[in-house]
Amino acid sequence: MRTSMIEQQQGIFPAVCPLDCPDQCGLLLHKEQGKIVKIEGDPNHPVTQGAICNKVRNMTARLYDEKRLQYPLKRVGPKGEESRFERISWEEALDTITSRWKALIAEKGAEAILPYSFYGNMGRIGTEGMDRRFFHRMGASRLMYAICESAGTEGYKYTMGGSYGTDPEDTVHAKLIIMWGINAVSTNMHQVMLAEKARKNGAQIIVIDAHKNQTGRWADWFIPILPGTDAALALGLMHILFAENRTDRAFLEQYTVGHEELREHVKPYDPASVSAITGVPVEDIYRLARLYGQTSPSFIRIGNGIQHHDNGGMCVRTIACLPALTGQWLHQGGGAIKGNGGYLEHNIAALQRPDLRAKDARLINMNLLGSALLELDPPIHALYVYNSNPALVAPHANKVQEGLLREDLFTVVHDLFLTETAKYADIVLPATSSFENTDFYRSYWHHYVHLQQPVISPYGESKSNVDVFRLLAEKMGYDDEALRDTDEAMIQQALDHPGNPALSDISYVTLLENNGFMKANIHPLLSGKLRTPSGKIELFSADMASKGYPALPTYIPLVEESDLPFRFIPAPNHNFLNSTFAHNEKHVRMEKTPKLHMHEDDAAVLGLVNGDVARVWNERGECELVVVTGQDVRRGVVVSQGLWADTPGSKTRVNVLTPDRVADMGGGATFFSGRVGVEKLQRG
Ligand SMILES: Nc1nc2c(c(=O)[nH]1)N[C@H]1C(S)=C(S)[C@@H](COP(=O)(O)OP(=O)(O)OC[C@H]3O[C@@H](n4cnc5c(=O)[nH]c(N)nc54)[C@H](O)[C@@H]3O)O[C@H]1N2
Ligand SMILES: Nc1nc2c(c(=O)[nH]1)N[C@H]1C(S)=C(S)[C@@H](COP(=O)(O)OP(=O)(O)OC[C@H]3O[C@@H](n4cnc5c(=O)[nH]c(N)nc54)[C@H](O)[C@@H]3O)O[C@H]1N2
Ligand code: SF4
Ligand SMILES: [Mo]
Repeated sequence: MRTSMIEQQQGIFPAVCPLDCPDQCGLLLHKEQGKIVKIEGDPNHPVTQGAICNKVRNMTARLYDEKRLQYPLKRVGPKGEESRFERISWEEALDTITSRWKALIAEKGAEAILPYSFYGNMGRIGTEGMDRRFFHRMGASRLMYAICESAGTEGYKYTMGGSYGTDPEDTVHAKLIIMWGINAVSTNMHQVMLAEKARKNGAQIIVIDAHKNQTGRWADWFIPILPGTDAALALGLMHILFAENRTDRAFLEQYTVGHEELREHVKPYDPASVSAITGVPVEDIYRLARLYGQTSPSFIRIGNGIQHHDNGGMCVRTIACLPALTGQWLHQGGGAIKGNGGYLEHNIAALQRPDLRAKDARLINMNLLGSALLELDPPIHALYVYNSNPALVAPHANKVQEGLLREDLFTVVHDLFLTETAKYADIVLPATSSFENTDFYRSYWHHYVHLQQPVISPYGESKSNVDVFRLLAEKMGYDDEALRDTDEAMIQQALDHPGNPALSDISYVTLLENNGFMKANIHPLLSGKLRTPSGKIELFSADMASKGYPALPTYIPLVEESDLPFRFIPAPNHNFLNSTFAHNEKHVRMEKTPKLHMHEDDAAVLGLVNGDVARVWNERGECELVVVTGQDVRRGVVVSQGLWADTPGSKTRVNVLTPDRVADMGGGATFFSGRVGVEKLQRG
């Protein structure tokens, strides 16, 4: 049945949302005359429950956007804004690419080629399957995938042993829910739906954020905090929990390492000192600690916002210790989620085939793309970009742009749109949308695995990532069988993973039989050993000490990069997904205009009123944003939302301002740790 969905002109077909969003919704695609005309949430999906976000409800506007790429292109004008391209055939495109690569490899070696990708489409065979096999076989430079959650993931791992947290479906039982550095109304709406259920059963919802956005407004109690100081707040809570004997001693004894050391260690984090660091009043610190100490189950949703900072890894590591203090991991719905990707781990070696690499190659942090293109020796001479739009999403964007402008850099971009990055490409390849492909998906928040089968035929001449890499392999003369595997075979190989019994019932075939999704069979977190060195929750981590970090959770202030007056937080917005949808008029209209939220008193000092255009600048660049004044951010902090495409005459790329320093762990990004100046834009 399902294999013939493409041929059916009419009907309703199951699908999965491909976007980099924790909710990974089950979808129903309504087809008429061979086209998708409506997208809705699957009412039978236990987490989706028929509800999806605004941006994906409007995704048909993107699928059939007249700007969508249909054919391969070659650039005929200068690199960059002018973007003059001509249609070419796939044959010419593939020949051009592979002949350039072959010459480069012969002359400079394969490390001169850098693949750059992320999760524009979360399908695993397309994002970390055939592509990885191909570049391993080639021996290309390796990319360190550190732009998103790597700092926090590493920090959480020191405490909990990996990406293992609460089952989100259980959080309806929680009586206290803390959304910590997450704009969940926009970025994890089904956690909000689950929290709403909990609220009906009497749960209180607290949001701790640097910006009172829609998530803060939805909270029962919003706690504004100074950016980058959350670890201090968590340590202050621990101070009170220990001092007032609100800890679960039996739990600490049985399931943790280092609680005696921690008790001593948090003594200096008294409420007055913590208040001075965080800006949270002393009485609020007491109130929060006592609420947390007396409420079970309590659940903390740890967001990405707190870890896009210089100290992000340690901050997440620190907050992750809190649930252990009151023994929350044994209560259904209690505990925390940073990410749950560990539970659904597939067979990565079988999918990615690192064994195809003859010798190791250099590892390049994607957050340092600008420096990599400008400064690395031996240099990168060719860049292949897919599933990502680094010209817009990577930090220190002007440096990235300078690198992309290099005349001696041969750049290929595979995408659905002529993105900012594609404008610098020598060759542009058109990509299919996820609804045109076969792939499997696994959430990093809920516990379901999904299968997508093609529902519509490829748009124009577009091709999937997997198909393109198969073709490139053929042209490169790589005859390894792994580079010819079918989509189905790759999915089978990935899901066949004796190392993860939670997936034992899940295969390509059983997914087909179950209408495209299945819940993994996951045991309670503490029923076995954790994957920390001790097998327990590590409040004290000898592993961290051996790597030069403090062994106990610690507050480390942000880097003070300059004395510019404002901390700048350029966060995601509601209707885009990173830069996806930033090129689709409908979604741009829904978001209206790129804004800068600032405190009314700061605005008054600068002579700015609502609706003024501000010039926002630092040593890295400048952009122009429309001022919104009020009390949603503290003095000294300014917040923008969304990664906007730069239209002619506008300057809205916030990443020209963000630092490319790497965070304390995981080579992570520090998007939210930069400083800026703000002034009224003087035109003319
Ligand atoms: N609508 C929409 N959904 C998305 C995305 C999108 O672009 N749009 N992106 C997707 C992706 S890839 C990711 S990684 C996630 C990210 O989604 P989230 O996990 O929500 O992370 P962010 O939105 O980056 O930041 C969350 C919040 O952190 C706050 N913040 C910044 N610094 C601090 C701080 O020091 N302390 C505290 N307490 N708060 C701070 C910001 O004000 C923001 O409200 O969302 C995914 N979902
Ligand atoms: N200032 C600031 N910058 C940020 C962030 C922030 O909060 N603030 N967030 C950061 C985070 S958390 C992340 S995850 C990154 C995300 O950065 P990216 O991963 O680059 O995400 P997108 O901007 O959505 O770009 C994805 C691209 O992949 C394309 N694409 C989609 N499907 C396919 C496909 O099947 N094949 C191919 N070849 N292409 C496809 C899309 O059209 C789109 O152009 O951005 C980071 N940048
Ligand atoms: S972006 Fe997130 S909330 Fe929206 S449909 Fe996709 S998975 Fe669901
Ligand atoms: Mo992300």
